[in-house]
Amino acid sequence: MESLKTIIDVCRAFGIAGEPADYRAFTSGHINSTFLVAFETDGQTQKYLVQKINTAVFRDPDALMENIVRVTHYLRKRIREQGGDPERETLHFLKTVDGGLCLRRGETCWRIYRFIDHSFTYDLSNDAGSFRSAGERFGHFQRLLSEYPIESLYETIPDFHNTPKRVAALEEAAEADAVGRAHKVQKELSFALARKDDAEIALRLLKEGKVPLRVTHNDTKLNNILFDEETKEGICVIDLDTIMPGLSFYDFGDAIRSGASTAMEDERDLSKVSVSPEMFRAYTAGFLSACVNALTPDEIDHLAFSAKLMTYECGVRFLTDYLCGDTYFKIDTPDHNLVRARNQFKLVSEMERMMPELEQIVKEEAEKAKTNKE
Ligand code: ADP
Ligand code: GN1
Ligand code: MG
Repeated sequence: MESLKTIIDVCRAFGIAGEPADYRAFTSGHINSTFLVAFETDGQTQKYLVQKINTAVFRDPDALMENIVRVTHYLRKRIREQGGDPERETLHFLKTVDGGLCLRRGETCWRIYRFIDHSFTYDLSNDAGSFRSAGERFGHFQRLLSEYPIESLYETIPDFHNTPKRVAALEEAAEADAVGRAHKVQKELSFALARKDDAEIALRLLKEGKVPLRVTHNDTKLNNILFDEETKEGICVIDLDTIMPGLSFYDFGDAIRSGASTAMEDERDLSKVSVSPEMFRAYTAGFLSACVNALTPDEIDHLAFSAKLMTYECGVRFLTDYLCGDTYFKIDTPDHNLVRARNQFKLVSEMERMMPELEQIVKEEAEKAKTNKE
């Protein structure tokens, strides 16, 4: 872990003065390294979120930061127009004293944003009210960006949600068997390959013109939204690294994958892993209340399926990383990626079993949301 001295040094390069008063690391994200640092000046405390960008994942941090700075600037303006509080409802990045959007130190690259205080994230929750408000927030986020110039967005990770390519990468990793683990995962591999046809569905709908390309967040997992400590409502969508052209399925599906599961993403006891119909309904209701009229009938009809698709894709990615020797996601134990893959595939099985029920919930909530809008 980075030393406090390194972090303070980074803060100074962003023009932050004062005496360091508090420091801690956030461990929930799988990609970047994130720290909270507080500084005191004249008895006043100011908190900052310092982040080391994972440059193995994000190859062009300057383009990445351009994206985020432009999008947050645009969001601030829209939030202000709608009478919201841009300081709490979107991220605010600091510039370095030289006017840079991030700080290069050798191979590493740092950025700092204002810490949104009196907020928290969930890694797992069964609070349906909060989850409903997260759905509203993400639906609102999609609507706020509906007229953002899509062509101006740099693709921070090409083919990020191209599920067929993710499956092809899994097959290649199994074939190459770089670290000799393929023999341990034959069951998981069969599970993944048996569902290859499903992987094609979302992109086929796009090709057929049945669903549109939108500006999407692409990483809507539960701990990528901040909740207000007091009201427990979703306030700010964070982790904007993967804002790119995408499908509404990606944002709806990933939120369900992470937030409607009855267990953590790395729960080993698979008997605990299922989908909560209450949480599924809560998010669906919130999301659709914010954006039902903007969605096409094919988008609505495939929302429940998209939850399965994103869960499947995530399992495929964890399994691929396990086969490649854990080069992408942060891990705590040598089998962490395998545990995560098994967990996601169990969730896929549960979603398959419950699909008629989940589809019915989407139908009911879409009707309700449409009626309320009339
Ligand atoms: P990663 O890309 O590694 O997932 P995130 O950008 O999601 O990193 O940040 C990791 C965690 O840090 C979040 O889950 C959240 O708890 C916290 N966090 C991030 N940004 C802020 C912020 N501006 N204010 C308060 N907490 C934040
Ligand atoms: C990563 O960065 P984080 O932890 O919010 C990953 C997502 C995965 C998720 C699985 C850029 O999200 O795509 O769905 O882990 N982000 C990136 O937990 O790859
Ligand atoms: Mg995150």
